[in-house]
Amino acid sequence: QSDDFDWDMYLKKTGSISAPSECFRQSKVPPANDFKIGMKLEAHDPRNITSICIATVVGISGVRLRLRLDGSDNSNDFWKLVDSSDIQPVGTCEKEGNLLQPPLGYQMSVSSWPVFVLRILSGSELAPATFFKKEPPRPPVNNFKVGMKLEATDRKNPYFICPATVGDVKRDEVYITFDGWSGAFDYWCKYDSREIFPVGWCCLTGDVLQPPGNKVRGRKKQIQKLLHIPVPIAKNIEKIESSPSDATQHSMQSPQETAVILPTQ
Ligand code: MLY
Repeated sequence: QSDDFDWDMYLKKTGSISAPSECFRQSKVPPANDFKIGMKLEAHDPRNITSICIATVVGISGVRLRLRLDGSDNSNDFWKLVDSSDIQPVGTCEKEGNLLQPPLGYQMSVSSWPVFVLRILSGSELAPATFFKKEPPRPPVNNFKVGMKLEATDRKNPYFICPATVGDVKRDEVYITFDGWSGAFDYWCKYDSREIFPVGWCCLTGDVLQPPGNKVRGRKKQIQKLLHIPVPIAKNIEKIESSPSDATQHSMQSPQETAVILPTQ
């Protein structure tokens, strides 16, 4: 919870600095989130971005919306900021002379789509145009530097926003590393990605900031190193085993053969 995590203390403790807010494509004053659960809108299908589909707000967190495409299943929900250019009021597509598309994985026959759209839109609450905010401008250059701290969306678990560090910078890309996690969640993104936020973002928006993980980089190596010291193990075994040949066998046991169960990610 953001209440439990103190950025000021953490920055001091780690001797690090936060990435300045000018580095991010986020508005300095986060927009209001007026959306309500159940409201309909138009959204780009994240799995087929050229299609614009009907989506329903199924969750709200900070200035983000959890969206589900109508006609799709509930296992492909995605998150969008209220000032994302990927969402728009119902009717925008038609106004611009485009057709609403069925989502990837539409479970019924395509010929049923127009009737389906009419049915889902009639009687449902459409999100008013004023709820959609203008996407902030892209910062002119990539100003991120290695070591800067930020808040970043976990792409594998996109409802999580977590403390992170810039691990590398290349041209217009930034390598996001998650503090306290072994690296399995790290990713490259464009410097103007909407998935990364300045330190303090969750506190401002009321979103939940996950605390850093408790897995230290290289912990697996440390454990392996420990296992390379068979002496105390052998001594203990000698104490309890009556047969000295057994003890010798144990002390000879190679560390590679010892199963170590590390916490899963
Ligand atoms: N594997 C964990 C979630 C880990 C989340 C890591 N993020 C926060 C960097 C799980 O599925 O519970």
